[in-house]
Amino acid sequence: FCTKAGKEPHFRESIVLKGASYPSDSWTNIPPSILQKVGRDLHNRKHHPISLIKLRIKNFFYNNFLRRGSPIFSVYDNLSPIVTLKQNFDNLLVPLDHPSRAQSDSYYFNRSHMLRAHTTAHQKDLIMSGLNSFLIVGDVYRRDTVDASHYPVFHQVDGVRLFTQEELFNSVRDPVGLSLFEKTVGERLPDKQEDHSLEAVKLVEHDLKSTLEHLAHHLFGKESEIQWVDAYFPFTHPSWELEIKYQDKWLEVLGCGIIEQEILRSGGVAHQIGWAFGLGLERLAMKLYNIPDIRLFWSENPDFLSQFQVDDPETPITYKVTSKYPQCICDISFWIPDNYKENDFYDLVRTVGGDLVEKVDLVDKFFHTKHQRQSHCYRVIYRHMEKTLTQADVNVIHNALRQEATKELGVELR
Ligand code: FA5
Ligand code: MG
Repeated sequence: FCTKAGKEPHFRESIVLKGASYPSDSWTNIPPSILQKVGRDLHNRKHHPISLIKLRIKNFFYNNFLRRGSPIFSVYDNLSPIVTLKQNFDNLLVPLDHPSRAQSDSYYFNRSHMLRAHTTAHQKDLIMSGLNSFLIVGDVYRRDTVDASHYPVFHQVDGVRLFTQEELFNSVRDPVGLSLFEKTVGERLPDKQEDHSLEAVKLVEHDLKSTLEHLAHHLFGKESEIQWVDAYFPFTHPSWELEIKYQDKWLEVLGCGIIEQEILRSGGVAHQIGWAFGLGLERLAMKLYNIPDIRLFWSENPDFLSQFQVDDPETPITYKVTSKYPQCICDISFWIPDNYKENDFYDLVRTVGGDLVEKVDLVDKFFHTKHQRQSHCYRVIYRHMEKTLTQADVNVIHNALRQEATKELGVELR
């Protein structure tokens, strides 16, 4: 990234990345710590847990979906994470007032370009290029809370499968009279869109759910407990989430549904119907390999990486924690300004503290009625993954955080 002399990185004139320059404007909010992650491509790095689990998913689709001996799914794992707002939102019918569009939730180069917040950003382009069945794998970026299962950069796999009338009904004994669409457009119901026929939707739903249940059993074994939960996405209806039992709790691992027909219509395939899903690779890998903390995926420590040196991705691996060093806990309290967003603070903690920060919790909120001001107290847990941090080390970082919070966010320390 480039900085104009004497200016804070925050106010840099433009961001230069992958050979292109993105002029800054009032939307720019990508810190250098995030830009440094672009191009790390953990999903394409040999012997990394994220690429191993990607290969297992890819193999599942290659081996189980064949037409005349060839796989029907093609895989795109090299698309640039720099996308337009149109790709990330408009193409997927995300309304203008949807929370994911807020500056506090996504990373923007400027008002036209951003780091993709989901791999679904490429769905419509690939459909328009004529593909029927495909997977998209890539790094995605979100401003979010800080803890063991959330990180501002993670990896997703999206899947899409479209069916023609013949393909969908070819397993039905007597398909005469069955159609993908209603003869007269009806109303949207909880279990179907206005133009779809109920029989088509039920078959697509069955194909989607059984595909993903098989995938979950392929990854975690037949005994693993799973459950379906109703969900909402602007680009599918109906929609569901799949949860997997992990350490006695239900963990959401993917979202999916029947693609909004409006996307297929404007994408040039009005005569087809289809399903789509998007899953998080870190969450699956944490469960599969028993990895306790999402920061470990970014580690260059040989104690971590050496445990994944297998050529066959189906090799069972259970990560062994080599050592766990003690935590240092520091609190910070301040009066917040009017336009304050919690995610701004979480992002700042990652920028200043990097991977030394394990967790940030909002532990106390307090409203001063006389001064009409709101105060927040956060508890920041610091822990190095490879050595013991001293209180003196932590004080340096925590003091820097106090200063930056004042300067960047306009808070008043208490
Ligand atoms: C989506 O991103 C949708 N694009 C998924 C989708 C695609 C739905 C196609 C329908 C059709 P969601 O925000 O729930 O949905 O994220 C999908 C998955 O990514 C989650 O289930 C979870 O496994 C993972 N995930 C989400 N946020 C994080 C995070 N901060 N850190 C790690 N994994 C995350
Ligand atoms: Mg979700």
